[in-house]
Amino acid sequence: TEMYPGIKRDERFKQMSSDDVAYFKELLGSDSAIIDGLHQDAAADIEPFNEDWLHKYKGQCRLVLKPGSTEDVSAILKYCNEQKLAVVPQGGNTGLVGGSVPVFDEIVINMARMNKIHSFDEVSGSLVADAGCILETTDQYLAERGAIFPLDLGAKGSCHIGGNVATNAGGLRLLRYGSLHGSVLGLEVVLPDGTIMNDLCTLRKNNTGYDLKQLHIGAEGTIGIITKVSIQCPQRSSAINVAFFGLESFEKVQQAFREAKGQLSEILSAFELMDGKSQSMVHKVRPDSKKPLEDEHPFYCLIETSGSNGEHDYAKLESFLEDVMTKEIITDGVVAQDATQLKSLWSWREGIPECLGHWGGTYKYDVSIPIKDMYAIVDDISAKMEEAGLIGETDEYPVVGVVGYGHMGDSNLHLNVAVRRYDTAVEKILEPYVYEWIADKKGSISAEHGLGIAKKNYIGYSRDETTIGLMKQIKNLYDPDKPSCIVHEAAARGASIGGR
Ligand code: FAD
Ligand code: 2HG
Ligand code: ZN
Repeated sequence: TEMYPGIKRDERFKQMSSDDVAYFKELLGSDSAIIDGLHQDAAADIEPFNEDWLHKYKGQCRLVLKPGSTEDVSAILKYCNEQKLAVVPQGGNTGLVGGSVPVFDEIVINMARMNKIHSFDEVSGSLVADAGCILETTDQYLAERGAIFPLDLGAKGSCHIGGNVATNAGGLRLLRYGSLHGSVLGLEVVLPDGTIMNDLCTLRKNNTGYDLKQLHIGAEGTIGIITKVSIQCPQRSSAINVAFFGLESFEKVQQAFREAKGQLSEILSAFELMDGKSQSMVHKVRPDSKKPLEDEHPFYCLIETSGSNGEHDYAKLESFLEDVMTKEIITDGVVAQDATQLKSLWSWREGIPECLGHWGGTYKYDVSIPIKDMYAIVDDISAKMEEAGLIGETDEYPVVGVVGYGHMGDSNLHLNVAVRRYDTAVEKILEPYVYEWIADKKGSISAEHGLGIAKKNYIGYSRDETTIGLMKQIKNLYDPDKPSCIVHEAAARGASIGGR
């Protein structure tokens, strides 16, 4: 199709029939577990499952299945595998690389009904919960028990913890709580042929052989559907403080980061970067929310501290700000005085992805670059758009703005190009140029969002042939002899995983 140039439906996958639908109806029973686009006029009901958060990727799925148990998932996959029906696992559908929606007519296996918390050990901090639990709900459950989910991100109100694990999401506090590769203790996964792999360990340590669960963390559902997650949840800090400040250059941002690590050390829980353009665009979309700082600055940072002594932490943060102000590293700054202000400061960072979509769409590049070069790509792409006459204030220009923001603490930049419409002239400037730029700096073309359909052809920019070859073998071990049922895009990706 023209939507996915170069990607064709693998005709070895069967077209779904009414017999298949009847099988699933029998299996799942309740009406709420199935949206059947073959037998009823379900177009409107199916639409949200066919389209991603960015409104960029659209499939033509005719059947959504919502399993209620691991056994349901197992039976579905077993049947699809035997019948050669393609499927795509779906969590909260907040993914940003088009991995959570069908590319063609794959059956959507949506995990929303599997949303129970099974256990929480208040002594060790291990939580066992269904993959379909919503991140925010899970974190609220933990908050009532003095603990915190070791991951937080802007999509928390919709994304699933299973989706988070499947994408190995990084988020806002990776700097403090580390990657899911460290905090996930165990997983229950249904493999493509329906086999259930129970590795739902709740122990911190388990060195008995290969750590196979790691393969599913960040696999984007290509080798199995995660049904349960066991995860280590730290103590929730009783004292949280947030500071927001403006700086005049990226050089100063780097100095501020070094100072923050030095002076705030063990209480530092987030260090986020926003450029001036991203903030003025948030301001345009939300003109009524009060700007944190009066004047405009080329860069802003948000620092969060989490500790056990509020007054002590506040004093530390204030003296840090004073110090970096005196050294002229920062130009202006503010510390949240209460919970409302704290939330409001965070919203200037967390609200960026949503606000940038306001004009119509966003091209997104989620990259890791050695920190000193991290921001240069934003200036470079900006200049290219100007040169080509593609950026401007009025409707005739496709590009509204080129911005950079992200997780400074993890050297993870989000280069976003906000557009009024998706446009081939803009795309020609961006790709493969951005990927070449990243490869040249030995960066990663996918720092935390995964490959999905968006980057499946570009894996070769960040992984070598040997590594990609091993990945193919692993895919083939778990999901042999294409076609088999699991993951549309894995099927597509499996065929073209070699990248360039
Ligand atoms: P989906 O979008 O439904 O699926 C994502 C992928 O995982 C798909 O390939 C899907 O097939 C697969 N999948 C889903 N569930 C399962 C399962 N149970 N088993 C196997 N495979 C499965 N990401 C970050 O890393 N850091 C951020 O800070 C961040 N912020 C975000 C902010 C916003 C506003 C938005 C919209 C997204 C953000 N993301 C961020 C993207 C991030 O990947 C997702 O928000 C989240 O991790 C995906 O979870 P989900 O349940 O929505 O998964
Ligand atoms: C974030 O950090 C997310 O806000 C989304 O990872 C980034 O939309 C993006 O590019
Ligand atoms: Zn991010």
